Amino acid sequence: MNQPTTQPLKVGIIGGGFMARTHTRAARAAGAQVVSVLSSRPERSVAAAAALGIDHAAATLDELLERVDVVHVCSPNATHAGHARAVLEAGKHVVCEKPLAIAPEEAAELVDLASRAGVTAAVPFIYRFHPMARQARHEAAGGGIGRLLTVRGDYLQDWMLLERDSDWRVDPTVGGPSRAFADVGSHLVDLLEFVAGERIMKVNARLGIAHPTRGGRPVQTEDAAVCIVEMEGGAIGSLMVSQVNAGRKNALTLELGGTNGSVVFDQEHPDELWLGGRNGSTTLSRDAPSNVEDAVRLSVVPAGHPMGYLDAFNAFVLDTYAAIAGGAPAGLPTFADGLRAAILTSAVLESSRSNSWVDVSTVSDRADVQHIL
Ligand code: SOE
Repeated sequence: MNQPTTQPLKVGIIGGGFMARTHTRAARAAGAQVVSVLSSRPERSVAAAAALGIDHAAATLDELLERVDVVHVCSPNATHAGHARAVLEAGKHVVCEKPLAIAPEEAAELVDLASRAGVTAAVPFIYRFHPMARQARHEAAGGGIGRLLTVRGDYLQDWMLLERDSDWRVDPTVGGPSRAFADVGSHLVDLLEFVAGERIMKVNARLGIAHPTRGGRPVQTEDAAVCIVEMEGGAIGSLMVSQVNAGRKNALTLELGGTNGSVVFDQEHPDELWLGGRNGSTTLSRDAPSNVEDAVRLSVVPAGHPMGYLDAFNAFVLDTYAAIAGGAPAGLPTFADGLRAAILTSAVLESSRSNSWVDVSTVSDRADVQHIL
């Protein structure tokens, strides 16, 4: 008997850098066909198509849109909203890199547009897709650690340490008004709220700039940010984000302390989860038989064969395509989560500017964004 055949999803990529490579690899790993790529200029599209092994180099966005079912937006930050809007207006599914938009108002507009278009609209907060991040969520949001008392999170890198270090993000007209926080702080707050299962209510932040100029141009955006936060259930905590901490590469650690125990997730050692107890602590392994189903689902090779960033990325894209096919995969980060990260990023800037606490408790939709920020 003939099985019904489903056509592979046709994917378009906007961008030609590191993220375009990562999205292309993940789309192919999920069984999709990457059919077209658009970069900032026609000759760059041709170069990106050659580098990524994509048959069609698009000269315009319309050319790309007419060939695809889903578009992955991997262009520089300031262009995300415009690209995502055009994709949604064409009625196509969209995966948009973070920050979803450099202004929360634009991110809110995209959330509305995506819901009206009735398509899948996802943002790659991919650290959620480490099996042990799911296990951490089970321990924390599931209540195993008891009532949440404290939270502590870091995301530390060093690739902006020297005065000569630079990239397009340093120019605020391209990178947006926030640099380190929008780039990696957004991952940290997304993971914190996802694992804790509750929101940050208030934030008080300070920003740091390591060098007044880079490449002879004045620096306007932060290399580091530190925040004090208050959580929904009353827990207090601190978050440190830096791209100038020598020796740190992608040191994302998250510790949640509750009345019954603590849980620590470390992105550079993602196959393990530390469970702290007053009378003894343990390290859970990715193959522990008692792991929660959501962690088991994402654990695709036996423990001892390390899983990491690319596996998490691939799992995110696989789940996005499952949602496009009509499924409802657990924990898929959508445009609403992209909006939440944009709101928190804006709140961090506003807190530092005004030297005060910023309340982010009620900000959840477009009207709230306009009202509060
Ligand atoms: C660069 O800071 C970067 O590649 C980020 O843009 C990613 O989102 C993060 O996962 C790793 O670091």
